Amino acid sequence: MMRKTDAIYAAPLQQMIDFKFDERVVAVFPDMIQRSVPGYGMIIANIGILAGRYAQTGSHCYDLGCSLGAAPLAMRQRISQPECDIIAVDNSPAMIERGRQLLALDTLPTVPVTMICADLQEVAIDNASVVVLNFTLQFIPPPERLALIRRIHAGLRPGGILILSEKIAFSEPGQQQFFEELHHDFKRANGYSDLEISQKRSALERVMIPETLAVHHQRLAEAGFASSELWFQCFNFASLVALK
Ligand code: GEK
Repeated sequence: MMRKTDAIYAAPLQQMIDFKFDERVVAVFPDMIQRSVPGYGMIIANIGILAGRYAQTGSHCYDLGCSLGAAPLAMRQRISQPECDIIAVDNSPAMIERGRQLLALDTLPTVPVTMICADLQEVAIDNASVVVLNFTLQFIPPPERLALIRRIHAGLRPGGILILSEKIAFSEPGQQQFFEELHHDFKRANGYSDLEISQKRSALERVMIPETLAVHHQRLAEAGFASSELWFQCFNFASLVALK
């Protein structure tokens, strides 16, 4: 299948509008995320590996903020425990519509996947063994994040995991600048112009709010997780796994 190139911020914009996951973004999303998030492909593949190890017989696995369903597709290839299913949630109708089409093309259906168009804050989480928040918590207003993580913890079985991937911030300004510059170099190397990088940055400013790794570890502990480990980091992008 041809991958459509992201050129949404290529031309100068008169007025900056906050970033939205609409039809325009959906059409270029696989290209956009691969060229913008260092390690995205590796993270997706390893979400499959983690799910394969931690899924429990007769439990639900959740992907909250699933976009086109890349993580559920990786998870369903790796889960061999019987009677599991995957519930994938996104509140963008355009994402879910396209995600369902891609899911139907998955020729080796193993674990059933249900894609739901809903606010992840309103979806019940119960009898869960694996919950994924892959670059989604960063779009939830910070004051609401602890309640969400607590609810996920409450819905997980003992021995279950939360996989949490985020763009991260640094408390030390020199470190912040170091990683930000490397991330911009990564985007430039992937063909984005300086104008695209700066316009996208402005569009995301008010809707995507990164936090430090220390804040994430602290919140996971406060929500009741027994441990949280950093299993991946490239520049200012990281993924943690928290164990109940
Ligand atoms: C991937 N996980 O490809 N409820 C449901 N969905 C939401 C909400 C919400 N309240 N807020 C944002 N979203 C994916 C990538 S993208 C990350 C995740 C990025 C959804 C939003 O519609 C979008 O699809 C997704 O979260 C964030 O592994 O583009 O930087």
